[in-house]
Amino acid sequence: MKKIFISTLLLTGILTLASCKKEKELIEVETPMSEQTQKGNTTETGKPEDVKAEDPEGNFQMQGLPYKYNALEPFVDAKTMETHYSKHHVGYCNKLNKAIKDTPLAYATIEDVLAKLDLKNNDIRNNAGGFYNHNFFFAGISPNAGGEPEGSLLEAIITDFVSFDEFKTQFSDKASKVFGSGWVWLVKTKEGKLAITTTANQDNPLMKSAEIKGQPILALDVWEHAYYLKYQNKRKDYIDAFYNIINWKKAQENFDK
Ligand code: MN3
Repeated sequence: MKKIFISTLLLTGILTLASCKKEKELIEVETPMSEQTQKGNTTETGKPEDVKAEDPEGNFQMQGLPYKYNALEPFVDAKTMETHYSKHHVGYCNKLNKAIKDTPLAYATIEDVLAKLDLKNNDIRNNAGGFYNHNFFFAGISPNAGGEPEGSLLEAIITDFVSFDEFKTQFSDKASKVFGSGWVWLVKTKEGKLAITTTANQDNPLMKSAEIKGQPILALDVWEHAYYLKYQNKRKDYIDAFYNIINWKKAQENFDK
């Protein structure tokens, strides 16, 4: 009887030791994984809502982003989003406030500035364009988006491009052929037709310089700063990834304007 009792005690002891060891192993494996997850998500990047214009009285202010910097991964990485918004975009905003101060357009809306600006004034032209284009671009992309447009926008795309796939082919083709820095746009012309057009630098379809003028519906930034950290020279992969994050609801709102 005593022998059985000792054996049971021994066996319980061994099992307890084994389970402790197992628990320890689990903890050791889990810790670095959770650190890694934090690193990939929020630890390394700041917050869009903390980015403010230098001049709090300036006519143009930062609008924030409706998602976090890492929300568009894996299509656009968090570091690119953070650099794009908190360095490039705020730079256009600050320089625009400085350039436009004490001019007749100082208190105009951004759309009015774009329509009326003197194209020879590169300070206002580049920074007003940069400010509008990035606000428009960041509002036009979203997590859990992509797919196809619906309703009247889809009908218009089919009318003017035959099919959604044909629209994508033409949009991607134009985006890949922008030489140097610029943008590709889907616009609605004043005749109500859809057209794909490109602009150099920070120009856009609301400016007098535009080859095709119109109401912007969708835009893709093809400056290298928009994709180089993740895609390097592979602009085509960045363009392909864009279709996964297009906010077609926002595009429909732009189309309805
Ligand atoms: Mn950009």
